[in-house]
Amino acid sequence: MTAESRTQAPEFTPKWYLVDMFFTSIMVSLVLLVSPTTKFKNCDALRLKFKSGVAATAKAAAASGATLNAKVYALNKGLDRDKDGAACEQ
Ligand SMILES: [Ca+2]
Repeated sequence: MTAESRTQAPEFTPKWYLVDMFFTSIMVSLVLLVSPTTKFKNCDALRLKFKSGVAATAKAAAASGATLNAKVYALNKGLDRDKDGAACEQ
């Protein structure tokens, strides 16, 4: 390869990098928007999907018997009345 052919090769310029970043962020936003919401209005609703409740950490899951799911717990933190890291545990 000569120096000349190298300069003619398409380059990944900073401008294209920004365009790529832009579309990547749009795609990520769309995926987050269409992914099913896992925020429940109360424990009855949450328990339809997570029978024993949801826990934020493995430790809280072991202590409460709730299903470990940090994402669902974070969205439903308000349902954890005793703030022990597990929501709607029984
Ligand atoms: Ca709790």
